[in-house]
Amino acid sequence: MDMMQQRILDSKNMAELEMVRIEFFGKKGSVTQKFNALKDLEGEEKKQVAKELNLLKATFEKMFAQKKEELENIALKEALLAEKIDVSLFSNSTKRSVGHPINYTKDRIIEYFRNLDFDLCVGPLVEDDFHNFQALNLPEYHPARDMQDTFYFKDSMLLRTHTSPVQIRTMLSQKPPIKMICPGPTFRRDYDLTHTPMFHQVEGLVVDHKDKANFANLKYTLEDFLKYLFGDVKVRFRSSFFPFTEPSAEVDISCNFCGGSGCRVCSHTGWLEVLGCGVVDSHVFESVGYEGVSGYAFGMGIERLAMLTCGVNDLRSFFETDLRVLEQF
Ligand code: 2NL
Repeated sequence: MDMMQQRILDSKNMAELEMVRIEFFGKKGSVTQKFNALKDLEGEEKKQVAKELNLLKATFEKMFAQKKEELENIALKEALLAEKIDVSLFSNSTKRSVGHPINYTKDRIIEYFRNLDFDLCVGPLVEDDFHNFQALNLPEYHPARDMQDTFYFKDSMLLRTHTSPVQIRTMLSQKPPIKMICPGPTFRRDYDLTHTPMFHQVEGLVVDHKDKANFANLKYTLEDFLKYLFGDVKVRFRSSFFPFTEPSAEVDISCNFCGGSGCRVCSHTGWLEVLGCGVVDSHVFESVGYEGVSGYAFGMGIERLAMLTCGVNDLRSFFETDLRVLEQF
């Protein structure tokens, strides 16, 4: 009996434990044989041996069950340990990305102007008529103020249609000289293949004493900026109109998809329009109470620049939140 108990206790797994059971209680097991031999005994002796054998069997069954549970617990622990996932481990399969192309492009633009010591400014998304329109030489019946282009709240509050109100706020709260850029979301009631109701702009503004910030400074800065952003491209300035600048220009770069020979991206012109700019209109300075100053300003749409620099050809991929898109950058 001591040996049987020892054998149970020594079993290292279920297979070994089962061997012990067969050895003692299997069809030909040593205890089974003793049970079978009972028929040859008689009287008191038979009673006595049967009692001992039943006790032995009961002891075995109890110990067997205990050992079985113990081994099963160990097996479970081992299985759990084997399946355990250490979430703090680094994974080889992690897909790395520079992030969303809009943010990536925005950060590249900010990086350039930060190096030239421009201040980075932000402002409210919900604006009033004065900061978004009036101060920018957009009088009450100007077409750009059309109800159809602007999201209005009550009391003529609105979602800013460009980042320019940030520049108005900065001029109202600071004294010249000013060198600033303001990136951020902007809103217009427009939704088709090339327009989304929310889009992103970066605008820049430089204000200095009269004649210290002129069109030549603007032209040099933007040419250098576009070469930083796009690499070795040609840059051209086309005369244009904005209510808040005079003179105004739109800026094109040579198409970096076809090298200027004409393709679908540049509508076979060889040129891509990438930003607008100009010398700040005197009406703007009047509305913020600046005198004896001059300045230049520029504005660009980040979506368009991100499409051109990151090779994205569908505006929708920017806001459809498909991880497979982000994984490509
Ligand atoms: C474009 C053109 C432009 C400005 C933005 C500006 C701001 C102030 C005064 C004068 Cl406070 N101008 N901003 C000037 C010229 C062009 O943006 O195509 N944006 C996407």
